[in-house]
Amino acid sequence: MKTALITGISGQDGSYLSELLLSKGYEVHGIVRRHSVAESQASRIEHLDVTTHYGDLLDPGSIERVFCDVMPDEFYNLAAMSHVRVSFDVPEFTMKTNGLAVFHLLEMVRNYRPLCKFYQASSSEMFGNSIDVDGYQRESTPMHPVSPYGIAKLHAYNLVRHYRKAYGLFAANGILFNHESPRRGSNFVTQKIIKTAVQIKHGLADELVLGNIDSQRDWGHSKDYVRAMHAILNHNKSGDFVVATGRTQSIRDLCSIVFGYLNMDASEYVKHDPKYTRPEELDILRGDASKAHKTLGWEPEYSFLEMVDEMIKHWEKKLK
Ligand code: NAP
Ligand code: F7E
Repeated sequence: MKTALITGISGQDGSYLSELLLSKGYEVHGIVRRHSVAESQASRIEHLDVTTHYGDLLDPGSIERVFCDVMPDEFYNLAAMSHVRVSFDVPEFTMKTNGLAVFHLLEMVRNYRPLCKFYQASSSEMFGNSIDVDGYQRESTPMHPVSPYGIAKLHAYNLVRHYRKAYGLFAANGILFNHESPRRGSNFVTQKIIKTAVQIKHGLADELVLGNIDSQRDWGHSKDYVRAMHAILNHNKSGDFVVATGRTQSIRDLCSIVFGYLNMDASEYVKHDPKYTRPEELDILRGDASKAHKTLGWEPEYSFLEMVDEMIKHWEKKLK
């Protein structure tokens, strides 16, 4: 039986990854932070047979104790301050959590268990507004991030590549494009639009207030993307992989689709507030996952509309 340790196990991806690893017979351990509302602590994972340990990426000793106790075969670093807009408000916290902390994790692997495979949750946000002439971002596309979040993730990405080359660690970067699900935090744009549209439909809200609706994103489903994380760590060679659908839509398009699904007209309800815009915006993301297709045999199973349908049904049920 393999043992996996997951930081960020209480998050969207941590919960789906735990389900996947348990279904494959892994013993799964995860690191959680203490929440003042105890019910929030493990709301996404309370149905799962996983072992949780208190720790915080900003307290390297806490992670080291858990790591040495668990001695995992696979170590997935999913913990992060994951909200791009908020990273402009708490840039130093973001740099420490998403960047510097990864250095401590890699040192831990190198010092205590160099054969442990390490997965880093890297992000398409690292590309910033850099895009190849054919309109896609891929592993070779230059990275020029436009947010504290993206800058910190790029720091971690480079650390992973360095530890792989310098010390021969099996350290891999999944460069994941946006991925969503019913478990997505409700302040990310897909979940915010879907939740509010369902509330409007049922008379529980009057309007949907958004920032920049002209940016475009390549949205996949978290369940598909955690399969890619596992495939990346179980390939015979460590590397860096773009994980994306290759299709892109604007936030404006998403509003039309969601409101249309609920037989409403988005233009009647969508309002603008600059407080939801960012000091610097990433305009378009569209990933070329050819390397993951060819090398890992990874393919997404959910279509965009199937994902939207699942998320709308989730909120219909919840709000009832
Ligand atoms: P998420 O739902 O926000 O989960 C983030 C997790 O990190 C939560 O469990 C959170 O714990 C934990 N965490 C935050 N700061 C921590 C700290 N200092 N110490 C320990 N744990 C900490 O994010 P997600 O969507 O699952 O994303 C997983 C990872 O993939 C993140 O690293 C994210 O940046 C990256 N990523 C996500 C996407 C995407 O579209 N979802 C795309 C590319 C990359 P609490 O519950 O206590 O806050
Ligand atoms: O924004 C625009 C916003 O916050 C998407 C994270 O998982 O994916 C995610 O980052 C777009 C942006 O995701 C609102 O300006 C308009 O252009 O859902 P989001 P994100 O910033 O792309 C990457 C790959 C990650 O790695 C991150 O961890 O939507 N937008 N109005 C809005 N966004 C939000 N959140 N709220 C609005 O009201």
